[in-house]
Amino acid sequence: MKTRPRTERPSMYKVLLLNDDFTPMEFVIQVLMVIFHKDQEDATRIMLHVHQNGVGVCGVFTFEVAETKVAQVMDAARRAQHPLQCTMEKD
Ligand code: TYC
Repeated sequence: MKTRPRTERPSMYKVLLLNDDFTPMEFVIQVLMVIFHKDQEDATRIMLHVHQNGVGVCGVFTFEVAETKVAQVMDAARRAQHPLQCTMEKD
């Protein structure tokens, strides 16, 4: 019996930043530039979106990459003692 070759696409996950009242805008911009490789303009746009809407998408990744990004953001926030929260959800 012949089987049709199929390329499985992995499930993708959105990484979300959540707004809070304390994390400095500049810290969020740095996180977006260093961890998500956004340029200054894009990072500022995403940060302001989160600030105004409560939540925003930083990027869409495979499960393991998304998990790593969330861990990197949470680690940077903890080290800097900011309450910034980052989560992921299936796209
Ligand atoms: N709301 C924060 C402030 O006014 C800025 C901020 C933006 C915090 C995005 C978190 O994910 C965030 N300093």
